[in-house]
Amino acid sequence: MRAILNLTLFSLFFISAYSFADAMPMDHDHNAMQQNAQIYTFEGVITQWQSDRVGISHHAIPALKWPAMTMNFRLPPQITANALPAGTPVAFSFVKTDTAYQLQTLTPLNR
Ligand SMILES: [Cu+2]
Repeated sequence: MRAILNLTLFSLFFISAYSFADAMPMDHDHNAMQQNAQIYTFEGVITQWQSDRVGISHHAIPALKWPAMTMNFRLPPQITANALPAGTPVAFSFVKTDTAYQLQTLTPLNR
């Protein structure tokens, strides 16, 4: 009886250890992806639209230790076609690249 119980426990441990090892590569890739391209989403107001960038006045962003400011974000090709006039309230998300803060999404807000 004791021997059967020990065998059962060993099998459970082995299965658990195998499952854990199998899950590790996925967890690792997920963490790496987050570090390389963390996406931030905030709200602000359009101040100036240019061909390759847009000025946005935004509130303070504690997560990045930014005060409220007006700054430029780089426009990716899928957004440049939809110019918005100054004064438009927007929700936007962006990633930090090596050379700029690049918008990922830009959505006008109805207020
Ligand atoms: Cu800023």
